[in-house]
Amino acid sequence: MARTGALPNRIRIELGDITRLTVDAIVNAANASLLGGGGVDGAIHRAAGPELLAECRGVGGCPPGEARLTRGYRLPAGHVIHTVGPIWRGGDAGEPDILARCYRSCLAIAREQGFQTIAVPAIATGVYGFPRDRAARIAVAEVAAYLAQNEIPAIVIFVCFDEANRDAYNAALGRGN
Ligand code: AR6
Repeated sequence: MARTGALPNRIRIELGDITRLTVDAIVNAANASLLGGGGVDGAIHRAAGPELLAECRGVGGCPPGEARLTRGYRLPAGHVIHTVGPIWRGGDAGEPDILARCYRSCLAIAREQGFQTIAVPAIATGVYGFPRDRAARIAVAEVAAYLAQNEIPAIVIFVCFDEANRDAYNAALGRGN
């Protein structure tokens, strides 16, 4: 087996609510204020409790494409890696590059922290309007490239809130449904 382990076993797709997962860290698709919002961000803050917002206030925001780490508080996950995706403006405003950087930024934090397993939602594909299939291809390409070069994180779970998203990840991974 290769030093980094077999890639197919290291990338998983799960349907469900990311706030329920017991992993080292879940990724939050936040906005630049890091002060909460709707979608997965709202769900994470609700599940984590007010201590998460208090820690986020001290972080001072996050530019698109970057990521910041907090604790997970009442979540089963130990930590939250907050990243800020691009707002879709038609695709010619650097959105794909920003989205790719989101994944690299989250993976770099996971590696620094020694997180074995992280769970990641479909960043920017909800309120921010990034086309789902294209976003899934970027997510898979960035994660596969990172895992091929790094032993940590060992496992990345793409968490899909609906079946359309799961189909997009399966297609991007070349897996049948
Ligand atoms: N678990 C997993 N995935 C979820 C969950 C959940 N509990 N809830 C939603 N999703 P979005 P964005 C999926 O809108 O597009 C917020 O207001 C959802 O179906 O949460 O990056 C922030 O504060 C979609 O596939 O994030 C920002 O202002 C994916 O998560 C803005 O929205 C991302 O959708 C960020 O927009």
